[in-house]
Amino acid sequence: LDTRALVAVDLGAESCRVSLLRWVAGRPVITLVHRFANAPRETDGGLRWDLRMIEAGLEHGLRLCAEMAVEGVRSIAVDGWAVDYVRVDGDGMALADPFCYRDERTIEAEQMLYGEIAPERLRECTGVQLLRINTLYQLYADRLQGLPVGSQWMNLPEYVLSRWGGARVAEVTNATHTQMVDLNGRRWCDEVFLAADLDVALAPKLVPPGTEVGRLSGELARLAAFRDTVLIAPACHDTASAIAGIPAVGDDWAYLSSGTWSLVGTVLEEPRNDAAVAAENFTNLGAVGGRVCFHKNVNGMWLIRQCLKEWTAEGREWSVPELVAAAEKLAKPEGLLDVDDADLLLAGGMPQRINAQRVRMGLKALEEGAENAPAFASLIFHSLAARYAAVLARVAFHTGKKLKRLFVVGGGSQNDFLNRLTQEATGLELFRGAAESSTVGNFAVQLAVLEGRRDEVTGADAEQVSGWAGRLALALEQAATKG
Ligand code: LRH
Repeated sequence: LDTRALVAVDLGAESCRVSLLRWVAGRPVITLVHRFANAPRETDGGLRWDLRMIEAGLEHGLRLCAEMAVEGVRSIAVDGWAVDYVRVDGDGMALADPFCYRDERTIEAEQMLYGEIAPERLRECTGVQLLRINTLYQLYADRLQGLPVGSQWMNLPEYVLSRWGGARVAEVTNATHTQMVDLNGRRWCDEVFLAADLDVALAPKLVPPGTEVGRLSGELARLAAFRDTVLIAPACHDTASAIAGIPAVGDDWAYLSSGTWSLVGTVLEEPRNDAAVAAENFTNLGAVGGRVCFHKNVNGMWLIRQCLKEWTAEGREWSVPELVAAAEKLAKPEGLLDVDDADLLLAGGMPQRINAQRVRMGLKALEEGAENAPAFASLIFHSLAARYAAVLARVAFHTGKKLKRLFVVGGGSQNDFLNRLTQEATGLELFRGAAESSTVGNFAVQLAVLEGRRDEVTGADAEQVSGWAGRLALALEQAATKG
């Protein structure tokens, strides 16, 4: 057995993480080596990510890994939030800071695009939930805004891999979320490119999860630990990685990947894209093992984080556990939020946005201000739980599955109050998986590939990845616990 260490990078809209897997007495031990905050900011005429800050933070994390892993690092893999992309020049250098998917330029672009291709047809071709954040609408918006569009682009995790020496690729689980991949052939969909007047030659080559894309090169490769380190595209979509990190087998379980967004659904062998599925705008995204993540994007911790930002600005720093504890003591709120209202996906003024919706619904506005934070939190958690239950009922309907278990993973899975509400609302047996499930799935795919078990990630023996996920979840000392 090769006992060198492995590195997993997980890019999140709120924080980025660099983790190290080492073998101690033959067992894997995972350490979160470096975590740094991330957030988009308004600059250069748009809401954009600070790419230099992200790259510097990751490099710092890799240097820390190199110091710890005296045995050397065998491989590095990167996953991250989907849809956002970097435009690069011929040398692979970024041309500008990437837009954040919440930038409002796609509100108009989405409507304009439907003049070129009907939304029903887009769904038919791609099987993907129509969401204005998808890469397709963003690339189209660039075109409408007269931005230079004749450059190659890569989704963020793949861009990071390319900066470290990897080939320019589009890993398929991540690529499906662009809404530009053909549902049946899993190749770039010419019809969609044509409709949006986009050049398919500028899209990177599609590769499956678990593809070796090159060797670490440049400055970092001079460090002793990185002398012979391969770069792997895992499931580059963080949600696909998080799901690969769930140690479940069988056909009676659903997932809730709970972070900035809540991804609520189940894994399927084949996509489902009939008229009813399309009417309810469910998605069919690529999963590890040639499978499908069948789910819906539901709003998530974004609601709480955005409120916390306002309260902090007022000078009251609520911690999440403190807020959860205070919210739990309150009676069930009167009237629930429509958490997926388009207005609540936008940045800024969240308590006001929430109240504006309540007034529109004929409900009483909550008293604003940081002192009343628990009432907002209670409203948000009850509303999320109710929405999860409603979506899961439809998941069961569309897939015909008899759902019994729900695995909650991601940072939001730490919220026991929300878990309890979710369990009550869904009636499912709830298991809390790893908070860092994307990292678990990222490592699981690396290990499967490195141990010569490509079939585990490409299809033939997909259940085995959950075998790795189980062992690695233990390595995180966060084995799925009931309750
Ligand atoms: C979660 C996530 C989700 C996407 C969104 C852009 O981090 O990748 O699956 O819909 O970010």
